Parts: sequence; structure tokens; C-alpha cells
Amino acid sequence: MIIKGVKARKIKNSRNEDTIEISVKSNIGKSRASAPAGKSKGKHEKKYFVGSVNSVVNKINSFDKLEEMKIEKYDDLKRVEDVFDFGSNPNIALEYAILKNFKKPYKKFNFGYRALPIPLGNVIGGGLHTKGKKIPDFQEFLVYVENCRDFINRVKVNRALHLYLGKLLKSKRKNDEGAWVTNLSNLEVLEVLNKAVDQLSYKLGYRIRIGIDVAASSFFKNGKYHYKNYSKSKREVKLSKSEQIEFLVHLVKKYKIGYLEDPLDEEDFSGFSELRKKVSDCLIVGDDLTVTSLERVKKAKVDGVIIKPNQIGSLIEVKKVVEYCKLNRIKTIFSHRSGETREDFLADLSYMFGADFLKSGIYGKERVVKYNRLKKISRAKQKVL
Ligand code: 2PG
Ligand code: MG
Repeated sequence: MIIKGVKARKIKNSRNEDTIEISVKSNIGKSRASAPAGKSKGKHEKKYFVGSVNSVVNKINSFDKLEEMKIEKYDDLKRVEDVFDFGSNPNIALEYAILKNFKKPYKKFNFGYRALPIPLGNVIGGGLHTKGKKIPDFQEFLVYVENCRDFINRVKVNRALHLYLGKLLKSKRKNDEGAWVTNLSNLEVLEVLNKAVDQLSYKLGYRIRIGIDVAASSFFKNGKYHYKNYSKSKREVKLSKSEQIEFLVHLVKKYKIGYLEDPLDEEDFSGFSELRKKVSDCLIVGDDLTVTSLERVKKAKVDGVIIKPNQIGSLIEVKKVVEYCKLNRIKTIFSHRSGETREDFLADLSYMFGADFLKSGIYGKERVVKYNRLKKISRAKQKVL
């Protein structure tokens, strides 16, 4: 395809923050894409916008260096990146829009993968994503189904669990990512969640696993983890690094936790590897630690890394990170952001790159569009076979 024109406009994300949508016109068609925003951002993430959103929109609307550029292969995006850099959000919105200009981009740019990722969904929320005085410190209590091959069934089970928990918690409020809001402590949430998971696993015949995004950097201050809602009897607790590790090892064993994201501070590479040696059958995953940066992923000793394209602002870098992970048997978890748009291209990317997981919320249009897109991809795939 040959780029004929690029236009930008300011839109709102699910948290009502300004973000960008970019449209691409080419000799073969038109397409558009937008970019999300995080709230519990990693310190080492790239800047979303170079200047204000308005100024970036204006600059892109009079930018002509992309005109007549030819894109045929994924790696041609390198040419785009050589001339276009207005921050990670415009960069990825543009690159998504370029790939979306092709029919079935998930097929055209596929790197040889045919399996769909495991949907990983947030059922109860806390931390920076949740408003309220007494909320869990852990940012996300997640679920996924282990022993099921069908993507659509996995999504259904996650949704059933989300609904069931809503009833158990008698919660009416949902947080930024559509997860239930509760004033229960971390340990109380895990008790309720564990019960629900056991009951539903038994009823539906699946092995549902619990995951946690601790987002530990958000409550790490002066060398200690400052809990405000630790347990029912002890609300405020300060844990040292080794105490935090022991606490998490205990939780992994007690609740058979299968997935632990950002369990320690984002600078604590050694803490991640120490914890990893002490648990079994639980993935230790980096997000704020690794920020989709090849350099940091290489330094980390983890079982999995979160892939958020707007942490790094380059799909060429995303490819490098995924390739490194595949070679080193590190799982990839393609992930939404807490302030999302109705962009569904993350689903295509997760399929193209053979991601192990797709992390998106369970409730809310911005979250569900990503699963729906994968459903569509899965149906199209079945037709071909
Ligand atoms: C995370 C994400 C998404 P945010 O920490 O994994 O859930 O949060 O987008 O706020 O960084
Ligand atoms: Mg995270």
C-alpha cells in the first residue's frame, strides 16, 4: 500500500482523558486507530505525547513526510519510525492504523502462529485504578481458565465468574477497568475469590486459576511496602523486601495463585528472581519492571512479560521483545491499559505474535471489543480450516 494522507484528532479514553486517533488514507483504503493510557505507569515508560495532545494533533495534520511511503511488510514500519516521533501514543496509533489498512492484518502480518491467547480478566480491583478510602492495595485480582482449548468458552467462564463475584460481594460499583469495587482487605478478597473459583470450577468442570497484579511500585516508599488494607485485623502494615517476598510465597501456596504481576518494586530485578526461585506453578510477570523494553526484559529474570505497545511506542520494538521472549521461553501477555479506547487492534497483534495471554478487563465496551475481535479471528480461522 502507498500512504496518501494521515490525519489526527483528539478523542477521549474510558477515563475521560484526552488521547489521539489517527486515520490513514492509502491507495487501497482507509483505516483508523487510537491509543490508550495507563494510570499505574512504569517509571521507564516512554512519554505518551511530545507536547500537548492539541499541539501534536496540529503537527500531525500538517505533516507530509509519510506521503507516498510504501508499506508492504511489517518491518517497513521502520521507515515510518525513522521520520515520525510525536510520543508513544501517536506512534502506535499511526502504526496500528497502517497495519489495519490491509484486509485481515492478523493474517497478512502473522509470524507463523495459529493459537489464540488465554484471556486473562480482572474481576476485583484496588490500587490506583479504584476510587475509595478503603480498597484493596493489590491493583487487580485476575482469573483465567487453565484446562480449556476454546477461546470463546474461556471468555464465557471469566464472565460467569465476574457476574458471580458481583453477587457475592453485593457490589454495585465498578472501577476503571470494569472490575468490582470492594472495601475488603487483600486477604479477605482472596478468601472470597478462592471460594468463588472453587465453586465455579466444580460446577463448570474447568480449572480456574487466580492471578494478581500487585502493582507493587504504587505502594513502595522508602524501602518498604506500605499496605493500607492488608487484612481484616491488621489494616496498616509495612513490609520489607524479604517480608514482601515471604508474604507472596505464602499467598501463592494458600490460594494456588498461578500468575503474579509486578510483585515487587519496578527497580528490584533481584527481588523478582528471588521470588521466582521460591514459588512453583506460578508465573512471575514483569510489567512496570520491564515496560516492553528489550533492554529491561533482557535484564529481568521472569516467567512472563506484559506487552503494552504504548509503553515503548514502537511496533518494531514490540517485535524484538516478543522474539526475545519466544527464544528464551518467556510468556508474553498482551495487555490493555486502564484508560482504554474502543480500539481492538491489540487482539490482532496478540494473534500475530502468538501471545500466551491477552489481558483485558471482563466488563465494559472498551475491554470486550478486544475479545470480540479475537472471536471474529477465531471464527474466520475455522472457516479456512
Ligand atoms: C497494569 C495496567 C493495566 P495501567 O498495571 O497492568 O491493567 O494498568 O494501564 O494503569 O498501567
Ligand atoms: Mg500491571
